[in-house]
This record gives sequence, C-alpha cells and structure tokens, in this order.
Amino acid sequence: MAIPTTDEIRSRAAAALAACGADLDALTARQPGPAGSLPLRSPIDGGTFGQLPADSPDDIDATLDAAQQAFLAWRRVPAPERGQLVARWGRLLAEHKADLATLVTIEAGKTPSEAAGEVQEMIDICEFALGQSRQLYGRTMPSERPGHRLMETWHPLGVVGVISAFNFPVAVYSWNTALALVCGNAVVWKPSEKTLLSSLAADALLARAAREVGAPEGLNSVIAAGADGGRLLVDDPRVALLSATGSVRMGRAVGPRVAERFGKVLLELGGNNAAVVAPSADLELALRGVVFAAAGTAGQRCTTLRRLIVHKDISAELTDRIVAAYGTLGIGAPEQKGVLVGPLIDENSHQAMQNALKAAVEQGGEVLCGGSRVLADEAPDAWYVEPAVVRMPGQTEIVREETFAPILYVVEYEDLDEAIALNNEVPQGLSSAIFTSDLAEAERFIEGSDCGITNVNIGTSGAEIGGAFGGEKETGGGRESGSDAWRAYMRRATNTVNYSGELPLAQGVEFL
Ligand code: UN1
Repeated sequence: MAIPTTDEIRSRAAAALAACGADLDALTARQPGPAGSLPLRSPIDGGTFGQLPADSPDDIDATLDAAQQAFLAWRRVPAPERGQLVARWGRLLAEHKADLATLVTIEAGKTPSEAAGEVQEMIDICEFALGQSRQLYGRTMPSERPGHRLMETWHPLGVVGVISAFNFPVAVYSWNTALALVCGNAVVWKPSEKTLLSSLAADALLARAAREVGAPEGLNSVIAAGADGGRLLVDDPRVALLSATGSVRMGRAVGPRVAERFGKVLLELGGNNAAVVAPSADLELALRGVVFAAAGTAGQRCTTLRRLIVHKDISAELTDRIVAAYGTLGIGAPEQKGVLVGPLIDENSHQAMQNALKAAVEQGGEVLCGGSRVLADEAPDAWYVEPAVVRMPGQTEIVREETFAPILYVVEYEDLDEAIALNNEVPQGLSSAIFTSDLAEAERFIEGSDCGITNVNIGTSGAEIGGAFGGEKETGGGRESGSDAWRAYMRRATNTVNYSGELPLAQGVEFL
C-alpha cells in the first residue's frame, strides 16, 4: 500500500466527518468572510484537500456571547444532571471511535492504534467526569463561634476557553471540556488550525449529546481561526479560565496577558523529558519503554522521551540495542501494515529537527542512527524521518531545548545523585522516569525529580487520565485530567452561616 492520494484522503475524511454529524462539502462550500480561510491538510501526503472559512472577530464575539448565555442557564443545573451530558458524549465517542480516530490519523498522522488510544482517553475522561459530577466536594471546618457553621462551596467559573495543539487534537481538549462541563461551565474551543476536522467532529458529537440531554444551546463551540482568534480569547474578560496547551513561547505570551485582567490560566507547555536507566534495570523492559516513549508518535508528544540518562556501565549495551530496535521500526503512511512511525506534522518541524541535529553535532554529539528524511520521492510534500539517537558528551545547550521531533539524546552518569541533577537541569518539568530494580533508587528518584510526572519502570509518555497531568517550571504548572484537577474549573467560596440568633464577632472582637 502506497501513500494515499489527496483525493482518497479527502473522501475518507468526508465520510468520517459525516458519520460524526458534519458535512465537509457544505463546510468547505461556504464563502470565506473577512477572516479568509484555513487550509485542510494531511501530513500523510502533505496535500491540501480543502479550505475552511475562518471565523472573524465578530463571529468569535457572537460565540462568546452565546457561551456566556448558555453558562447562565447551565450553572443552575444540578451537577449530577450535568454529568449526564458527558455520559452521553462518552457513549457517542465510543460509537464513533473509529470515525474520530480516522480524522486524527488524517490530520495528525498518528497510527490507527495511537489514534484510537487518543479517542479512548476521551471516553475515559467522560466516565471519570460523570463520577466527578457527584464529588465536587467542599470541606466544612469547625467554627470558633457557637451556633455557626464554617464551610466551603464550589461554584462554576463561567466560559472556559480551551486552546489545544495539533499533536493531541482531541484528547487534551476533552480532559478540559468534560471537567469544565460537569463543573457548570460553558466551553469555547480554539483548536490547532492544523486539525480542524477532528475538532469539528468531536464538537459535533458533543453538540448532539447536548441536544439529546436538553443542555442549553451554545454551551460548546469551536472557533476556526489562527493565532489571532486565540488572542481574542486571551484578552476577553468573558473567558474566566483559559486552558492552553502548546509551546513555552505561546505560554509566555498568554499567561501574563490573562493575568493582567485577573483571569485564570491553566498552562500545559513544553516538555523535555528524561529517563534514567540504572544498572539494575531490566534492560529488555527498559528498551521497550524507551523506544515507545522516544520514537512513538514520531516524537511529537509533550511527554516524548528526549533525554536518556544511562549508567556508564550499561550505556554501550543499551544504546546498541536501541539503535538495533530503531532499525526495525516501520516508517511511513500511518495506516500501512507494520508502520509505527508516521510523518512529522510539516516542513517546519522537519527543519527544526535538522537544525537540532546539526547543533548537536557542533556541540560534540555523535549521531548513532537516524535523522534522514525518507519517502521524499513518493510523498514530496510530506515529511517522514528516521527517528534519531545522538550520543552527547553532556547536556549541552541543544539538549536543554525541546525539539518537537524524534531525537533521543544519550548522556551517561555514574551515581544516582548526578542522574537526578541531570534530570532536573533543564528549564522544562513535565515528565520523568527511572528504570531500576532497586527500590531505594526508585524512591530517591521520585523524591528528587522536579517534574509533574515521575514514573518507575515505564517510559515518560502514555499517562492514564486518572492522574493529574501537567508539569512544573517552563511547562507552566497547570494540572488537567484526573485526581483533583477539577478544582481549576471552579471557584471556591468560604461560607460562614450563623444560626445562633446572636452576633458574636470572630477573634472575640467587641463592637456596638
Ligand atoms: C500531550 O502530548 O500534550 O501522556 C499530551 C501521554 C498522553 C497525553 C500527552 N496521555 O502521552
């Protein structure tokens, strides 16, 4: 099976979209307004298979108004009833898992298994959010005054803006949306302009669920726009919380601007994740964990493994085995049999990879394998690469940067403290891992890693939705998905209720 043609890709996308309730021909036949149009492109062949009219600032304003109105009604619906909306959405996602996965494959270039896994994350978070809808717990505290009750209650925020990235075009949005909705908010979503159809499909299924359970119209919507559209969400006071996933550069621009208007932000930015492999590690297990985390999704996860910190006594053996395993990875159109590594998203991404490899060599690195472009004849507009492994003399400047492509830098260590220091010695703090059979080493690593995610004997990527997802330092500090991440989507009120018939003041203050 060769690279599919642009026409084949368009007709598959149209069928998958139609099954989810949106009509590609009708969407692309609309006349573009003042904001022009956005290309629909697949990284599989690199071809553009349509143009979608972009939303203008006036359209976005109207969307925010509708969301605000919907919020005012939705906030009054009891939370367990709001849970029924995400329960229905989850069932529709399960029914249309293959359709949505097809769109993710077409637009993000993921293998069918990884694309289905992404939709599974959506189904999982819907189940989680349904349960959460009965658990928006507040505490009660003993009051120091007689006949008084001191407690906290949690309330919806308003409109939640979600800005999401191409690499997880629907899952990360769904973590935010499922929780935001059960917490009583409306959601306005600005997806990556690279993955618009996946977004429209996910939103169409949610809109259907909303109609079926009688939720207010305008509760969920998608904005088709570039960065300009995102900026409108950033600056609009109607957006009570802005949850943004993307680069550190984007976060640096967005965070202070939202803070300026005292809005809330939830940032999930870059990762530069490391795995330590200790001498006691089960090397076969470490090998599989490392290769999936480093080369899977063509290195385009926030949680991708980018730095391997390996003990010097096992470094040669492990790197040899990784290089051998890389040699067996099928690279190509993601739906082809045996393919595990699909395309990079675009030419810029390929250029960034080449620049990083060049810098690594200049900084003393030795490319052990990979880095070359493949399939350029069959797909001149697509960007397929061999995942690279580069031995580095230390964590030079390039190793401290996140390059969103499959490059695994290898550095050696001698003792665990040094390995932990290397793990922490980068500006980002998303995910980390150690492979070891030594319990004390595992615990010392959990204690020592400064990341939001610290794993033992699994790689850095592929987190389950039940835990809180996010990281420290330049990763932005936000937590999404499981555990108590729901609190970010609500505001807390402290309530003192006086049923004593007297008015004793706190701290024994006397007045009047
Ligand atoms: C991301 O890359 O933005 O842990 C999210 C993982 C996925 C989510 C990654 N569950 O790899």
